[in-house]
Amino acid sequence: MPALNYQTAGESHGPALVTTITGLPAGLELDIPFINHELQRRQGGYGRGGRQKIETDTIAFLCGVRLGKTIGSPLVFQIPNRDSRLDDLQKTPPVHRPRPGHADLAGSIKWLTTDCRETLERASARETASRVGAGAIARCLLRCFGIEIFGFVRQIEHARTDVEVLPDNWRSLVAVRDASDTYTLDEKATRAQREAIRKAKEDRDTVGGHVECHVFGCPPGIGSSMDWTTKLDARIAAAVMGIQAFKAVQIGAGVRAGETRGSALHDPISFDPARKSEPSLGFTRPSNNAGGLEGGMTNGQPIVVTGTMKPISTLLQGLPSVDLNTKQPEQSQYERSDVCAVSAASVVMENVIAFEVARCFMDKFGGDSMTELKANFDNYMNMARRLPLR
Ligand code: EPS
Repeated sequence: MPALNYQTAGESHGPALVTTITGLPAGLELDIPFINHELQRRQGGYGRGGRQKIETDTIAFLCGVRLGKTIGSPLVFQIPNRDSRLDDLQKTPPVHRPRPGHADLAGSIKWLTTDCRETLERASARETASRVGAGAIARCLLRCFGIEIFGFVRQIEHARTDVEVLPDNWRSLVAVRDASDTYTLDEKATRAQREAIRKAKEDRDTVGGHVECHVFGCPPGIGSSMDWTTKLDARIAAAVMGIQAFKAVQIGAGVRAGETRGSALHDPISFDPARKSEPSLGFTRPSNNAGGLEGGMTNGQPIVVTGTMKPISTLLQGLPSVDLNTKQPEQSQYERSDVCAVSAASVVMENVIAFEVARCFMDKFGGDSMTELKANFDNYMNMARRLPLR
């Protein structure tokens, strides 16, 4: 079990979402405006439903923090649910007609009931607010070492941006993404994505899409090839797949790797002494089909991850289903929902990836305090730059 860990708890309409993080070093300064900004970004994006007008997600620390810094004990934070009504049977009535694509059917059988209510409350993507909070805290740590993350919407249904994201242009793209209400990278794609969502809403339907995330500034050697549970690519894939409604994860070239010859796929290695002070230690690659990960370890190039979110399974028009009590055919039940949450999912993906990078970072460099962690990091970087060691 890695030293840095987190656990989230909370139902969609319970009183609050509660998260516990263990293994953070003491002395980490928490950028609370940044964390709350990430929580707010997760609440946004064109196509969200009525719930987000009710909630104003902000982080409240319950333990593990003193004067804005971690103290090394388990850190617990909560995000209150304003729309808390789990014990009100009028407002959260039983659900007997499961939605195809949702956890409803499998979950109600798993817990031996014909009421899907508790399953949908447990399975809700409301919980992703917790994961954004935990990931944003992890980013406060990673930023101390020059590691930064940029996520955005690549495509919604068929509406796609082809803007390329590179180490030298991503900072300027942050403002472009933040000006787009679908969190994409150009105005034409924003308009097309809005139109896809608007049309789906008009048709009482939903749409999904692809989100992309780039991690810049990782030195080689984070993660491990020793065991599958410590491979950073495996951890990232599990974290991304664990986001509600995700159906695929790709790293670098992803599925295209299976259709390309080795000579065309693998990124040639060269060395530029002038770039020795960079996180890559001077090793350069003309392409990044590996997506920054080889053998489960960072290789000094940006980590590139694509995730695919299916259309939300709550459709205003309903879908063919059965009543679990009568087993008779019925349309699935409608619950207030979003038409598209791909933009929000891009924020979730950024932050769950951040946590996994931070987890492997702590596994490699360790330390009880930020002072110790920084010394360990500097020592490794110095030795790696001086290779071959004599
Ligand atoms: C969700 C259904 C909707 C979403 C919710 C996830 O909630 P409600 O039923 O309260 O309208 O808005 O997402 C959030 C609340 C959130 O904060 O992301 C579901 O069924 O998963």
